[in-house]
Amino acid sequence: MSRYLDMVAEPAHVKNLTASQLLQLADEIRHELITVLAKNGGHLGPNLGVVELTIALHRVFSTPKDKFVWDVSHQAYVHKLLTGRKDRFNTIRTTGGLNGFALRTESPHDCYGAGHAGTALSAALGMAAARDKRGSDEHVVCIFGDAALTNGISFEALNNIAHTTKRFIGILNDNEWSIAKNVGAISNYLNKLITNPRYNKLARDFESFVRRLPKGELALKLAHKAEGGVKGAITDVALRQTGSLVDADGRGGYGSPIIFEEMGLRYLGPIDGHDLPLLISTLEFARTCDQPIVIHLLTQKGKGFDAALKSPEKFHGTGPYDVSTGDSLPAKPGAPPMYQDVMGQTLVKLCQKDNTLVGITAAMPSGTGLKHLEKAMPDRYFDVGIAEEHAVIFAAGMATMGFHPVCAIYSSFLQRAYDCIHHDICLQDLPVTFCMDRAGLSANDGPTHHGLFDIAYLRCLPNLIAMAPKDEDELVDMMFTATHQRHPAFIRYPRGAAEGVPIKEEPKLLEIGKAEVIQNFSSNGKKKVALFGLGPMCAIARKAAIQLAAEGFDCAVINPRFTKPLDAGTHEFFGRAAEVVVTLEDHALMGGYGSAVLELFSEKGVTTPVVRIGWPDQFIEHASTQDELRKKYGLSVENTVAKVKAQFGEVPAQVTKLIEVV
Ligand SMILES: Cc1ncc(C[n+]2csc(CCOP(=O)(O)OP(=O)(O)O)c2C)c(N)n1
Repeated sequence: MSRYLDMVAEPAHVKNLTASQLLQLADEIRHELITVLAKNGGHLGPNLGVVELTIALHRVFSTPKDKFVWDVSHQAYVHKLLTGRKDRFNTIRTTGGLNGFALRTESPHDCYGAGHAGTALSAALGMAAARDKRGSDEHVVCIFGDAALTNGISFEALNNIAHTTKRFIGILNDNEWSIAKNVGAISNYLNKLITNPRYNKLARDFESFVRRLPKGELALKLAHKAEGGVKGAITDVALRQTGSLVDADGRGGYGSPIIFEEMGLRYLGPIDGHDLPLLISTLEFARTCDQPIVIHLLTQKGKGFDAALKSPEKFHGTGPYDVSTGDSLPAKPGAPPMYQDVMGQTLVKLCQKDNTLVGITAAMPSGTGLKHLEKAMPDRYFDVGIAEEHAVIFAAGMATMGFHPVCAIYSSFLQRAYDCIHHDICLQDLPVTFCMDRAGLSANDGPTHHGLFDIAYLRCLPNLIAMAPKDEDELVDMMFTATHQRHPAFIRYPRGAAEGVPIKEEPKLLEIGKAEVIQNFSSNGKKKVALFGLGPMCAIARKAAIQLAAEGFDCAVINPRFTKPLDAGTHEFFGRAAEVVVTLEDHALMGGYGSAVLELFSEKGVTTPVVRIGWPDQFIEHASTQDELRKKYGLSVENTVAKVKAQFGEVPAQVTKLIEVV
């Protein structure tokens, strides 16, 4: 049976469908999302929640002339389906396929790329300002979630909108969830807007606007359908003083109770975000507004798929699952643990022995593994919202009062808090431990999420200690060691499964700045190669050493452990003893660990050639697996062996191409 979805080759076609056909289209989109993501994984829940919204947006506005700016843009799959990419939708998040986020290079309908939260309001305001300046008339629509409002940048933009433009359409997509349940005062506040009947009146000019539209009466009835001011109705702005000055949730009650109104934005809502006719009418109205407007939508994360409705956190971003049950494939018996779980469980154990330790996450309890601490010791656990800068400075504050915070933040999200690491943590030399998950590739997410720059951005800051474990047992040792320091300490480790080695009963304190020699030269008279494999690349160094030994080389393998302070003695010793040194890192080559080794060799006058294996100076695309990308860019055993041989003038034909790629 042919689908309406197949008839939508471009967004203009959405405008040709009747109201009932649009509803059918919504069902077809849901089916497509559920079946494709069952294979590819991805952000199912957020996208199921914006099906009607996205259809309504394309019904009312016209991209690429009009601009849709999606916060994080993990919820832009429906937009992709309606903007000429449905035929490739089954490739999403796979090698060579569609990216899981909005990407300017992927489509002219993606006017702004993202992957990190909180950027949409600022970007959209910039576009609106540019439009006003150049005198054009396109609409700029910014779609942001309730959790985006836990992020500082969102407020920096809100503060600026009314001063900057008269034409700005913000859509607050409120589903009460971040990845986990949304937290904090803003979330309480939005809940109050939703549930307090005091705010539930229909704006008079909106009402008269809707009445004039074809089927306007019907839309109005739908708007009024929720009784007693509960979810599903449209509210007005009630400019009145609340009874007491401070409400039960601790929020002050001055002036307008609608925070957006206080910031000079018109507020419409809350509106049922799954009511397509009502959404279309509301957006038609927003188009005509000559004042910035925020429309507050209520949506359900996972709408239309029971398993996702029941488990919003799991289905925020899921791996493959069974369509009939929603169950994920069971882990293979004996499979290694995930790094994030090792980190979370270790922190619980450390907290049980040390009362000064606390754990901090910026809205990522599952992704970082801090959920283990939340469950075991909730009084030692802080979720500060999507607020990495705040998380870091909050940790600094606690550290000044005798606590030792452990901040668990992905490597790429921590980039946002760079100034705080410099100004608040390192400059004051405060004892805070940073556990940087996803250091390395986040393969199917792509360049917004790869954590390939932290060694470079941290290495230049005084006072800090930076480490990378070769396996999960060493991660435990490093957490133990870091939490015993009186200085900032950073531990980087990759996404996903660990190496599968046993974890010792009791962790051991590592000597700061001391590398581990895994295999020394055997001094058998053969050509000497020293392989330094940082973190997960240690396994590749070991395998390369085995292969090189079989081909007539004498190899040493060293686990550097620390990128700061670098073990100068061990590096210099092997640097002088070897004929070729190889550094391997799951990090950008520029400014990374290999660069640190070159700096050291330059200082010490070590002239041995250094082959550096790592990520080249370009943004790395997404792919189905990490291995594919590592192979493509030469972070592999084969390429390591080939590069060593090339140093000795032996270039086997079959690997020549790989060397060129790198
Ligand atoms: C700077 C940053 N920190 C954390 C994340 C991880 N993250 C991705 S989506 C998300 C929650 C977004 O919630 P919301 O904005 O309400 O949108 P929803 O998924 O509920 O539609 C988080 C925390 C991120 N993308 N960027």
